[in-house]
Amino acid sequence: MLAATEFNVGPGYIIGPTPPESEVAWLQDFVQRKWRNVLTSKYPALSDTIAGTSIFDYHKISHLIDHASAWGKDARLFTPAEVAELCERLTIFGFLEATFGTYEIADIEGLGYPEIYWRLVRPKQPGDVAGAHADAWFYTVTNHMPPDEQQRIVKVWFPVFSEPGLSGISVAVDSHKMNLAYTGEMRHGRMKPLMTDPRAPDIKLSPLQLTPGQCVAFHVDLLHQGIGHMTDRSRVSIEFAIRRTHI
Ligand SMILES: O=C(O)CCC(=O)C(=O)O
Ligand SMILES: [Fe+2]
Repeated sequence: MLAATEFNVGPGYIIGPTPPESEVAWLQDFVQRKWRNVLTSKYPALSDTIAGTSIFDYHKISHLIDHASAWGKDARLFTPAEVAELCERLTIFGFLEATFGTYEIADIEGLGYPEIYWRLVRPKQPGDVAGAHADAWFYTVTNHMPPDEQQRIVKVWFPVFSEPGLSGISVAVDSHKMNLAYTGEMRHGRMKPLMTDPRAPDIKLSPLQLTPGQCVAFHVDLLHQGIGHMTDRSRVSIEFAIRRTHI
């Protein structure tokens, strides 16, 4: 097990194993079905188009959809039953326990159950990815989480459909040790963080070469950013945070 102190002195993230192919196939089908169900319920007139489109081709039909309003966080959250199914099927959770000891999946927004959600990023749409940030900034300005509780949290991200190194996530190695400056501002009706650190232009963000189902677990103070990719496939990924029992 990796003690919190060891995690703090390391690069700020750890990459999980590649899951078996059968698990990846199940995961991709599970998320694609969820995407189809949510989108069809919002756009019943498009049901045939949606049924005939792969999730990674979403950008080819997204002109028919009001993307921003269709894909608020509510639409991207898994239900308690879906969370239970993910926990049962994915080997990621065993890797996390072996690495971080016992934990619970955090309920950051106070939903009353473990919070796991997914994200859909179209190619050639830089607005689909957020600016570089550390999740601790959100926990502080958006969620008002006390600092001692933040120390127990580790963020977990993994691709479901992505092209390794071309789409996905990039991280600034060791940036969790930099005490980066940020402020809070109102965006989309909620307080959100914004990096103000003068060192920002010199900080290198390196794309991670993760394959579908392979996770990165990262420090809450690590600077990272979704890749605004230029390929021809929409990217789909899953995120959640764990709260460690022992640190
Ligand atoms: O997937 C993305 O584009 C951003 C992910 C992120 O910021 C996170 O998982 O904390
Ligand atoms: Fe983040």
